[in-house]
Amino acid sequence: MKKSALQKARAAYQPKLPIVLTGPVKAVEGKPTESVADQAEIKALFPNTYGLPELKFEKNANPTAGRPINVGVILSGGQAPGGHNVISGLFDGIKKIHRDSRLYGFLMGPGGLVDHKYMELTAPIINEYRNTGGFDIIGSGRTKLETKEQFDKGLEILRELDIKALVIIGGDDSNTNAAILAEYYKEIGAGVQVIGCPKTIDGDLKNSQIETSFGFDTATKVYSEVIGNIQRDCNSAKKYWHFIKLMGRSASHIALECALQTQPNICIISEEVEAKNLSLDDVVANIANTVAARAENGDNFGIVLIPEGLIEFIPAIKSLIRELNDVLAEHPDLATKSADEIFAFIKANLSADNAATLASLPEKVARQLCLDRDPHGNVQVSLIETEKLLSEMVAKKLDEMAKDGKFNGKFSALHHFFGYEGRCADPSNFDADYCYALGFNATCLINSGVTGYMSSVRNLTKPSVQWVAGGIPITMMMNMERRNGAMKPVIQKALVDLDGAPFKKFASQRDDWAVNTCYVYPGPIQYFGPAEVCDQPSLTLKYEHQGK
Ligand code: FBP
Repeated sequence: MKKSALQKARAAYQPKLPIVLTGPVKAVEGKPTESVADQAEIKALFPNTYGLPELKFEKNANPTAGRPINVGVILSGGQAPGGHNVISGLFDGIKKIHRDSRLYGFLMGPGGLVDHKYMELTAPIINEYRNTGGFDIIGSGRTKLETKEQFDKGLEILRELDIKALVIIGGDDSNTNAAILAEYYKEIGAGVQVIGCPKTIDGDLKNSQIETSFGFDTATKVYSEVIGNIQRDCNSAKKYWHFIKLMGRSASHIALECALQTQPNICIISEEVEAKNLSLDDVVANIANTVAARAENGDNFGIVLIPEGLIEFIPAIKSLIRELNDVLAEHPDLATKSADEIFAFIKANLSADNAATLASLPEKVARQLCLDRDPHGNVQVSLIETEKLLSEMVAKKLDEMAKDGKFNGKFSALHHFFGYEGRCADPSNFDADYCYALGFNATCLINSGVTGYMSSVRNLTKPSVQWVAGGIPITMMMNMERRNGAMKPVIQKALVDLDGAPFKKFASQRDDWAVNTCYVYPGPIQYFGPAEVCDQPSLTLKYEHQGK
């Protein structure tokens, strides 16, 4: 395979491990844990893996000789920079336990386990992928692992390959399924440990134990580079308003981080829209007022950042989606009908308020809300063109304002969506180190004999050698939520905390950014050079840690 000069140089990068993981470790147990909410229900659903203690690794002065172990690995869900380094860390970790250990990758996501599609990951393969972006080493997929039949089918191949531990690299839904799988294998005495790793560019798999999910750092740096470039173009030509939608299915962490890095004129935070009970018209009016205020200064240009999940956080639309989910769950037979039939059925079966909200949306958006779902039942927000929806509505609003003498400028909009551009970027030094440590640490959890844990590496704003390694019981992160019409145990998603330091920092400066032009141009990720240029964590992490 032909390689670029950067690829060749980057292949030689040696990720920095936390100092504690550079030698033999022992797991030190903390106190037994409780789930974050709904303790009685979660305990009843996870009798074998509930209440386990947090684990922290410390140096072990008296290590025992390791035995060969076969481990399986799955990449689940959306790509995130650094997945290959989790797998390299895992590979190096099991080889350190014993050189005859083997690593098997299940192909194209959890479906590979069920369908028995796998490959052995050997040193030459792993070496091709060190420090590279993408999930192409084994591929990824969104098959939901949830039924006993799937678990049993998976166990057949795990037994055949003598795999004693399975590492699932995924977001909140995939790690929820990892916990359910761990519980089931423990209950039936399958002898297979299940360990999760926190992945998602969305940054919403985090809590008091997991400081960040991997991939967020690199993806937001890539988007911020491009936003900065657009800002400079915008400030040079001074004639366009750029409406930029940013990935992040639900939470607005990506938009917030990019705003902190680039200081755009407007950044919408979905969680704030919900908290203030804003309507779509309110959001539009706020943007139009800023456009008008800038026009008064002669600035007929600007930047609007829009989180991908916005539409789901507008209270009226949220209520509509909830009812849509229930209608779809109550009528599984709809799956066999045509799109037009489903749409007509839904429209006829909604409550009056929600039907009115559906009718107020452009037909294309209304259809997307009703019809396009991923295997977890999520609305596929990345398909909804909110950036165009908003700019069209802003243009209309400005026409009205112009008639009332409240806008006397020009408004010409361009649209962008940044998501897939950042998901497979070569991991930043932060993600390269973090991911390698997560994978290596997962082998320490396996070696400790535990199951139902998530690999945890903390203290992330310090140099990587000072990071703290351990394991967090996944049940600790769970609560009960309504999914597809029924209450289910799931890992609680971390939304933007409006009382948290990153949002407060943004809120304290945004009025200035709105009217004045205060753009920052972060430039591309740097892999080589001084630590202050190459090794900085995200601003979200930095402010969260400062706030502690
Ligand atoms: P994960 O939660 O699986 O990490 O995926 C996140 C994400 O990148 C979202 O930001 C986006 O909405 C979604 O995946 C897109 O999904 P797909 O890759 O299936 O188009």
